[in-house]
Amino acid sequence: MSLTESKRQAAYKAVDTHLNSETRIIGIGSGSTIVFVIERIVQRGNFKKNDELNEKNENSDQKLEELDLDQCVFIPTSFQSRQLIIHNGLNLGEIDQYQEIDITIDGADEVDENLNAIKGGGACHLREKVVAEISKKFIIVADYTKRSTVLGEKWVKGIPIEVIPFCYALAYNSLKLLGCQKLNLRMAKNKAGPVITDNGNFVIDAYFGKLDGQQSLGNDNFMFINSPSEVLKRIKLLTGVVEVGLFVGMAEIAYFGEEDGCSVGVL
Ligand code: DER
Repeated sequence: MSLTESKRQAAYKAVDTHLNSETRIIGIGSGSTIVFVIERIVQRGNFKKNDELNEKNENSDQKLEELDLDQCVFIPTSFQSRQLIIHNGLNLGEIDQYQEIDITIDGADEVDENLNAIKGGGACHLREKVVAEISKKFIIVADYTKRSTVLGEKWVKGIPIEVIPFCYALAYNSLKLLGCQKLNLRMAKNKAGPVITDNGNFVIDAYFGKLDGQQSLGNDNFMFINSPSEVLKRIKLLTGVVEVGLFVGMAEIAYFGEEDGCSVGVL
């Protein structure tokens, strides 16, 4: 099965399982998998008019309700997800309008067996984490290549870290001292210089190996536990760091489109 179909399967499963006629405020993540989340939401909004979808569903045991999209508000996590919401004619909301969001669906770059995730491959993790944090439910959707036992197993590009441009060098050198194995200021492809996030910041990708909870010795000669929570804490304390692409203990459930073309793994 293509990777694209695997993303679509995961996205459809999450929308069909968690969105219903009561859902009102929905956080929309960023990346390529979220495109299929929006695709399914729009289909479900036209449920009654969409005979084919209706008919197909009649053969399944899961009764899908039509989503009353006029009553729903969609909160973006990036310029990209904002454009997806607008271009699909969905109601756009702003994060500061709501204390709480009913549910947020988002992608990830890697997910471990404890539902911890590396996010930020698309350099959107600051707004993604803000939206996830005020969500009653945070759901991950991903293709089968994102599922790992421990973080750092498959995603070896490094943990995305948003930093203030003015002091990126300080943050860079502090990360080196922490003992990361690879360190890279993320450079743009079609522009000279670094990637600039939606918030006007830089991204440093720092690889700390597998976050398997073993003891590690930093270059500052401090021992630390190389676990997602400990590494997140150490990075977050560094001057110049705005946000870290480690989502620890935030996701309620994750859906992975499998290689076989139809099944979806659930964690
Ligand atoms: O940047 C992010 O965290 C995005 O959610 C992204 O990494 C998700 O990846 P995808 O393009 O495979 O959905």
